[in-house]
Amino acid sequence: MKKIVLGLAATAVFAGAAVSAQAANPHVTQIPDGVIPAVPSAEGGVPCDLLIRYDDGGDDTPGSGPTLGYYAGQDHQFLGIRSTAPAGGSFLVQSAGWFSDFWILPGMVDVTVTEIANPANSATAAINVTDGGTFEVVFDTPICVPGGADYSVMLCPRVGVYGVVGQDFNSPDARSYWSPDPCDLVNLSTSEDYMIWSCVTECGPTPTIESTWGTLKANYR
Ligand SMILES: [Ca+2]
Repeated sequence: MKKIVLGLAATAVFAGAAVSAQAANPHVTQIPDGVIPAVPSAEGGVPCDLLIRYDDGGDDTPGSGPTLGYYAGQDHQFLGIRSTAPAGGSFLVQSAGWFSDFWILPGMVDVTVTEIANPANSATAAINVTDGGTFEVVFDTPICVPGGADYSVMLCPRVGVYGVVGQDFNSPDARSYWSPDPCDLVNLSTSEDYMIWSCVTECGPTPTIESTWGTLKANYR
């Protein structure tokens, strides 16, 4: 297994050089030999009153995907989406998730949601990722955003952590972004939707169950 990872890292160095010459496309990673891609799961295990996602739930590229995380030395790429809360009222971003068909280097991924017009309104939850699959987090202190407001959902692997995110090429919504740095909405992808999502519920008086959300995390294949 270690040999596979090292061989892939060498490949990534050359791919990274090609990308920097073009600077117009996200870095992409191919699945290591012998690894079987994960299949997206239909049902989540975290609170989800209203699912907001722009992909169709299927990965159109099993075995390759836009790189997420640290793929060669200090070369890294982060992925995220721009989501819009429903109109009217205000909405709590209660959970967020994504699908990876395969993962290269295990470790912690920070998932950050931020109201774009008010960046101080932000929340982060971390999850340990060791393999491909569907991953979801809930937030200890979830943010409340105005109805109709845009907020980002960013996946920010910590140093040395590396995988991919699923891609959907049907009817792209121009909401998926990649960034060499920082972990923010930088470069818009117009050809695909990344398989990244979030769930919202109406903001209201603090419910008693909210105190238990911080400990709830889930990952499943
Ligand atoms: Ca893929």
